[in-house]
Amino acid sequence: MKTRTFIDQVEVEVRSGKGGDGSTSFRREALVAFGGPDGGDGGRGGDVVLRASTHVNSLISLYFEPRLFAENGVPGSGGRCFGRRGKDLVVDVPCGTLVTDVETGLLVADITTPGQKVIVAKGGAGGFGNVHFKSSVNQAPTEHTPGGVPEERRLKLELKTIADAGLLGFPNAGKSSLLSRLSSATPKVASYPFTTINPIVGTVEYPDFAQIRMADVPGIIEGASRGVGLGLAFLKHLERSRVLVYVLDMAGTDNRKPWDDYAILSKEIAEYNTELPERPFLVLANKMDKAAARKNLKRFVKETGVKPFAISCEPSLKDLREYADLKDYDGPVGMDVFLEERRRRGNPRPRAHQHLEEAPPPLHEMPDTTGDEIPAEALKFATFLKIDPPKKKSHPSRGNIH
Ligand SMILES: Nc1nc2c(ncn2[C@@H]2O[C@H](COP(=O)(O)OP(=O)(O)OP(=O)(O)O)[C@@H](O)[C@H]2O)c(=O)[nH]1
Ligand SMILES: [Mg+2]
Repeated sequence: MKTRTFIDQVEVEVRSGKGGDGSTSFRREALVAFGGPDGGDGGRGGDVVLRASTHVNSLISLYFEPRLFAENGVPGSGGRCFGRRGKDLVVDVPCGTLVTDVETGLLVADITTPGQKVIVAKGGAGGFGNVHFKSSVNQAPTEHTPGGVPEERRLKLELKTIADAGLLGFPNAGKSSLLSRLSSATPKVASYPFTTINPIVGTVEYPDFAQIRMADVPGIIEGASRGVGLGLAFLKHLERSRVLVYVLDMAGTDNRKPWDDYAILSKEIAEYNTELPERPFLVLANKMDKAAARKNLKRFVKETGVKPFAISCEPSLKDLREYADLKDYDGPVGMDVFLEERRRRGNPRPRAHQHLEEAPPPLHEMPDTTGDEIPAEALKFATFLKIDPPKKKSHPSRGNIH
């Protein structure tokens, strides 16, 4: 029995609809002379369309139903009746789905933006009925054309999550804790390894509503590139992250050595994809609330030359620098500092503003809204009020007399 709940790769069979045949028919009616040919055209076959949707996050439905067949067009009939066109089959897939042709190995589409539609199998054209073949020398044509043949192919669909930040770390480093602390996502957090077995994406919102998408993937361990642990298959979900975020357990729970962890993680991702080490990255030293972490942090800086962001996912902590005695640490400290740096590396902006032609200005440059009346300039960006997007200036109509 199929019991999986998350699928990021499937093979599907797609087939568009066949075009309906044209018809051969003659008008035969009492008391009507010269009836003539009246066979209508067949309808077009339906297309198979893949549509990017933010409401699905896995290819699971296609795993259970891998045959995507669109409806055939209906044949034409007498009385110049046209056949109905076949219905398109529209299938929702998650944003970030790569589609390749199994036979040729060629990329068919990269479905990334919500609402994007890609026709992966075009319906056959409808055939012509015999009305089209009437001419001065052939007034009773018996020919019609058959409907167009459907397109049929096998496709591989692969989900590669698109995120602004991808969390990378050993099991139990605190990746899921970090995501649940920063976003409203609720990944499972527990003190045993491989708690997370599917990638999870959460949206982190800044006070000015700017957003970044953060992806939490299962932990990787030494030898993962050879398939140890959960392997590296899910690392494809980090391949399209703009910034990689290393999450290290600086407290060295279970006798781990954070500097070794860092070296192993770097080696494993380089073995998976040689481009990944070139990607911008940030390093987080997590669990700084624990006493062992302070000692390890000093050694980590000495061994690697990297000054990580010292953070803790403990929600009760107010001032980490004070609590963890990090006064003499000259590296960055705190979740806010990390988020600000993450923001500096990219250009997060509210998704709601995507329909605007220009990006909203940074908060401190926004028009002043403290007075009685909100200036029109500021209202333009208040998309939550459902104000129509700014219209382009229309040209005066040519027929007007001035
Ligand atoms: N003291 C302390 N414990 C933490 C901190 N962050 C996470 N933990 C604990 O560490 C354990 C592992 O946390 P997870 O968030 O599940 O770790 P993970 O990296 O997602 O682990 P996998 O999903 O197995 O890869 C849990 O028991 C957390 O409560 C922290 O900042 N301080
Ligand atoms: Mg986890």
